[in-house]
Amino acid sequence: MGVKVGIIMGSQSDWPTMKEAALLLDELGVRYETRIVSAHRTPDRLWSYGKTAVERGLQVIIAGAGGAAHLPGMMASKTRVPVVGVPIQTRALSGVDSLYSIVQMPKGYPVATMAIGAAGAANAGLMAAGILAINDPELAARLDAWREALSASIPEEPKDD
Ligand code: RP5
Repeated sequence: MGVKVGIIMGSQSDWPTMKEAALLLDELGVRYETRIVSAHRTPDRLWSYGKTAVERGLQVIIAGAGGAAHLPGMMASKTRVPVVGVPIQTRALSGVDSLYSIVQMPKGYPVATMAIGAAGAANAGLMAAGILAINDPELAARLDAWREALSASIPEEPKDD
């Protein structure tokens, strides 16, 4: 069976953040591919990735970008495969620029936009797993167990350091 999740990002510099999505998918036993696809620097790569996404069997695309973060939205324009957007935290504007660039899509081309930065990337992995789990009972069980373990790890009372 082919890879169902694509993790794409605008730059190598996005990888430390986007790796959080990959780590989550590793934990949940979901295979994925990773690619650098920039809306501005490699627009032809973006186009061909989006154009072939359905025929290649991708079912979710996680797209991270920072600053003028056009990658998730442009990818959503090019394919009906659901796109989960991750706003990368930027130095100049703390990622609010990335968030605003990704979240405010026009009607017709949605991007499921996560929180800024590492938590958003991890949640993108969980979101992708949740989508795939709809048709994959074994993955659904692993995701349920992951969620229960997280809940169980939270203490009832705070303590001093
Ligand atoms: C965006 O520009 C990328 O997604 C990245 O977050 C940002 C900066 O890229 P680099 O200059 O570090 O390659 O396209």
